[in-house]
Amino acid sequence: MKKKALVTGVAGQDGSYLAELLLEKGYEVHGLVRRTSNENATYRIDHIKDRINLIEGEVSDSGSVYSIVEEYKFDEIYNLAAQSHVGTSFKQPDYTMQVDALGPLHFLEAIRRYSPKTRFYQASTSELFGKNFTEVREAWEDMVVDRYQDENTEFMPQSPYAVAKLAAHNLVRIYREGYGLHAGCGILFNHESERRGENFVTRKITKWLGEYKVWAETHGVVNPTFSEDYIHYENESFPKLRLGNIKACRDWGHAQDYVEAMWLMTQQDSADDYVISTGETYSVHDFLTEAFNVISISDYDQYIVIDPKFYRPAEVEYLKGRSDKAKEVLGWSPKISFKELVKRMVWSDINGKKEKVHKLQKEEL
Ligand code: NDP
Ligand code: GDR
Repeated sequence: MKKKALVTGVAGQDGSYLAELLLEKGYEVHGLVRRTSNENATYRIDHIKDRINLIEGEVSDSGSVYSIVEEYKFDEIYNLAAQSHVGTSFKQPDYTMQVDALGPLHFLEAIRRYSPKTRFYQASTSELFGKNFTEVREAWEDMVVDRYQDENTEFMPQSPYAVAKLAAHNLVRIYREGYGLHAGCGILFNHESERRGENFVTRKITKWLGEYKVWAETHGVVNPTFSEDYIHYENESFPKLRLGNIKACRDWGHAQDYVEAMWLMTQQDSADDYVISTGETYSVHDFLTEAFNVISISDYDQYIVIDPKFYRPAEVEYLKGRSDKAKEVLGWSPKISFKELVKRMVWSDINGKKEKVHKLQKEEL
């Protein structure tokens, strides 16, 4: 019989890749989506929509979650739904707590009451580490030679988002140990893709590059379409990109590799928490350099403006994961390199812009 899985946040970046993976593996896939007045809200899963059962639901509403879990008694639930933007969590802390902390609690409680055999995956995050890292010192000179985060590094959250995710992380542990549920957390470091939301820094950069490249190639005939919030006009022929703290360092992987880890974790005989990362760290500045290089611009400085508006009240400056446990137990390691990730994102935004322009031109004919 086919295994039955529910993916919450199925219309998001990770949800769309995970749904594809589960379909490939022969699952009966159900996806939780919330009600919206926006017809484009499920654009990431349009190509597989007829193979998924979409269920309308809201994770912060316990009644909605209880009745779905009771009715379907899934084999596996992957809880990816979240207010996932760290910056936004400072502006909407209350809402972020409701979705990111209470949402997972509703699932754990529903599973405990109505479907205790259901396996549960919770999307934890490297943001839990916040300011903390583990240091490697050279014994004879007592010099720090490396800094990383793994399952033994202490958590020190730096945002309402991370606090909510830490509450969920601890709740999963308590339900696993206290009630024997098969529930585990993937402590995933940043992962991006061609499907990344446009207000995360990597996609914001590659989207700008897509618009710029097509504008330049058409000698300014095709105008860019940007959120006014992100750009800066000051007598320039093309708007500059506004960014915040470009010194921050992240361990960036590709989402397609990371959803594989979610699935592998859920297949283990006993549930546990795992760090999932590439083990490499780059600054936003490095990302900019690499991305601009893809279209042969060696100096990005003249194309960006630093705007304090995009600084956060508290920042996570340095993330670099160690996934030795995932490698050993799950046999998981990432396949897509940083360079490849950046290249794919930039070309996807260039080609995406070109397709949009062609479509508009056809419609005008
Ligand atoms: P996205 O923001 O792309 O997707 C989140 C999804 O959750 C969206 O489809 C959104 O719906 C849905 N959602 C939000 N609020 C609710 C709600 N109240 N009820 C039901 N659905 C809701 O995030 P990602 O795919 O990047 O991330 C997936 C998960 O992994 C998140 O929990 C995130 O916090 C976590 N994570 C992500 C990392 C990353 O680098 N991408 C790293 C570590 C953890 P809608 O489409 O309607 O907005
Ligand atoms: P992050 O991702 O906060 O790590 O959370 P984001 O891309 O938002 O920020 C990464 C770093 O870039 C700096 N930055 C900017 N960020 C944004 N969004 N916009 C800007 O203009 C900008 N300029 C500089 C940020 O300050 C930060 O240091 C992501 C999300 O997917 C979370 O859900 C997930 O849990 C973590 O990754 C791991």
